[in-house]
Amino acid sequence: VQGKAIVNSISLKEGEEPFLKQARKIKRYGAATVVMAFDEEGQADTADRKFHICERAYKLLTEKVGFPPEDIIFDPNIFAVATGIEEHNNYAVEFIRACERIKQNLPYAHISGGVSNISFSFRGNELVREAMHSVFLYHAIKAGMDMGIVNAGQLAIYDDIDPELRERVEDVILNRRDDATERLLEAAERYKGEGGKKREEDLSWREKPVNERISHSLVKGINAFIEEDVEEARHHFERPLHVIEGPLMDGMNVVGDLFGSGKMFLPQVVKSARVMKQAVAYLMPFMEKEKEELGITDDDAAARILMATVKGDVHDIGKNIVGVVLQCNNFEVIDMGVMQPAEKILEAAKKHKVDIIGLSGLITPSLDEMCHVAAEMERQGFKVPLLIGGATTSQIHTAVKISPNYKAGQAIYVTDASRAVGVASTLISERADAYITDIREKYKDLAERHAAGREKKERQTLEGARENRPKIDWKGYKPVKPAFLGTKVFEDYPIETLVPYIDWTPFFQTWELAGHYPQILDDDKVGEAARSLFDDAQEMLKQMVEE
Ligand code: B12
Repeated sequence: VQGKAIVNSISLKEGEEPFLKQARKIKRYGAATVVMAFDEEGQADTADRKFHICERAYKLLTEKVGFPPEDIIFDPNIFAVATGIEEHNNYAVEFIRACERIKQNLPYAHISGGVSNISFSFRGNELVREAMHSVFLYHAIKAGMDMGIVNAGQLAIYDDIDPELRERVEDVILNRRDDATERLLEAAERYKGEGGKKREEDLSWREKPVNERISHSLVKGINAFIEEDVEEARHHFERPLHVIEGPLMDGMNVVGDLFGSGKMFLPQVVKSARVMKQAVAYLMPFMEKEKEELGITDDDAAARILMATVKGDVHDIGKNIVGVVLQCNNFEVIDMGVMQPAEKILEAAKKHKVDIIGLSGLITPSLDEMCHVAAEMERQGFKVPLLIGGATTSQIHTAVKISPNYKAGQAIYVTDASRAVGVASTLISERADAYITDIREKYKDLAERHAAGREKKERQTLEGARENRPKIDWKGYKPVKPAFLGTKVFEDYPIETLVPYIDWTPFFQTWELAGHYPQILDDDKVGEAARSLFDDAQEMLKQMVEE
C-alpha cells in the first residue's frame, strides 16, 4: 500500500492470545492498528473501563509484542446520547474523560472514534446531528482525540451553530442537566426541515384536553411533551397507575386501530412505542413512591410472578403494563424481557421459585412457542399456573393448543392487564383449586366444540390430495448449467458498489408499506411514510458506506 496502512480493528474481546497473534501479524506488515476498548466482558462504557482496557492493551502491545506506541490508535467507543435511556446520558462525558486519561498515561498512543454514533437518536435531522458532531469534537479534541470517522462535508462550524441549539446540544454532550434530552428534542423539532431553518410548527393541538394531547403524542410519535402531559394527567387521577390504564392505554389502542386498519405504518408505530415507554418510565417513580407510602416492601409480596415475552417476539409494551399493574397490586414481578427461549424462562422460574409464570406474545409464531413452553413445563415437572396474554393469543387457542400440553398445571388466557390482577389473586387464594377446575372444564368444553366443528369441515382424503399434486414434466426439462458450482466468496467487496442493485420493494414490504418502488414514494396513502422511511434508510446506508 501507499502511505501507512491502519488495521481496523483488534481488541481483547476474545482474550489475550488472539489479540497478541493479530498484533504480531500487524507489526510484521508495518501497519498501525485501531484497538477497540472491548474486552472479554464486552464494550467499555465508562471512562474507567475504557481507560483500563486501553492500558492493558497498551502494555501487552508495547511490552509483549514490541509494538511501536505511536502506531496504536485507541477507539474508546462513542455511544449514542439523548436516547431517552438515562444510563446513556453520560456516554459522551465518559468518552471525553477516557481521552484525557489515555493521553496522560499512555504516551504516543492516538485516539479515534466513530463520531456519528453520538447523534444516532437524531437520525433524519441533519442539522441537529451536525451540531452534535461539532460540539462533541470540540470537547473531545481538547481532551486529546486525534482523529475520527465523520462526514467532513456535513460538519457544522462550532461558532456558526445557532447559540440556542448549541447550548442545548452542549447540555446533552456534557450531561449538564437532567432535562437536557427533552430540551434538545423540543428544539430539534423546530430545527427540522430544509436548509436547517427553523420551521414554525403547528402546535395548536397543545390547546386540546390532556387526554387528547397524550393520544396525539402517541399517534404522532412525539416525545417532546409526553412527560409534561403525563404529569398533568397524574393530577387528574387518584393513582399514577390510572394514567396508564386510562389515557395512555386509550392512546395506544388508537395506535393499534390505526395500524390494524393500515392508516399507520410500522416506522411510525416504533416511534409510538417509544413514547409509550417514556410515559410509563416517567410514572414508575411515582408508583414506587406510592408503594413505599403504603409501606409495601418486596417481602410482603402476595406472590412472585415471572413475566417474559417468548422467543422470537419483541413486543413488550403489554407485558410491561401487566408487570406494572401487578407490582402495584402487591405482586413481586420478575421481568425477563423479550425474545426469551423456554429454557431461560424455566431456568429463571426455578431459580426464583415463582408462583406463577406469565407469557406474552403478539405475533403468530409466538403461539407455537407458547405451546412449546407449556410442553416443557410439563416435561420438567412444573405445576405453577401459566398465564397467557398478548394481542394474538386467545381463549380458544389457549384451550385447544396450549392447555393440553400442560396437564400437570394449568394454562389460563388473560385478556388484559386489569384482569391479570384478578386472575393472579385468585390463583394464590383459597379459591385457586376451584377456579382451576372451572377453567379446566371450560377449556375442555371449548376444545371439544372446536374439534367437532373441524370434523364437520369437508376435507380431501390423503389419496385425493396426492392425486391432485402438481405434475411436472421433468423429462422435457433441461436445466441451465450455472456459471460456477459451489460457493464464491467476495472478500472486501465495497458496499457502495452494491447500493445501485438494492431492490427497495421488499424493503418497503418488510416495513409493511405496500407498493412498488419507486412509485410507492408518490403513493396517496403510504407515500409520506415511505418517503420518510426511505430518507432514514439512505442516511443509514450512507453511514455504512462511510464507516
Ligand atoms: C407496537 C407494535 C409493534 C412495536 C413493538 C414495540 C414494543 N416494544 O413492544 C414494533 C414496531 C417493534 C412492532 C414490530 C412488529 N410487529 Co407489531 N404491533 C404493534 C401494535 C401496533 C401494538 C402492540 C401494543 O403494544 N399494544 C398495546 C398493548 C398494551 O397491548 P397488548 O400487547 O395486547 O397487551 C395487553 C393484553 O394483551 C395483555 N397482555 C399482554 N401480554 C400479556 C402477558 C400476560 C401474562 C398477561 C396476563 C396479559 C398480557 O395486557 C396488556 C394490557 O392490557 C400491534 C397491533 C395491535 N393492535 O396489537 C402490532 C402487531 C402485534 N404487530 C404485528 C407485526 C406483524 C409486527 C412485525 C412482524 C412487523 C414487521 N413486519 O416487522 C414486527 C414483529 C417483530 C417481532 N419479531 O416481534 C402484528 C402481528 C400479526 C400476527 N398475528 O402475527 C400486529 C397485530 C399488527 C397487525 N395488525 O398486523 N410492533
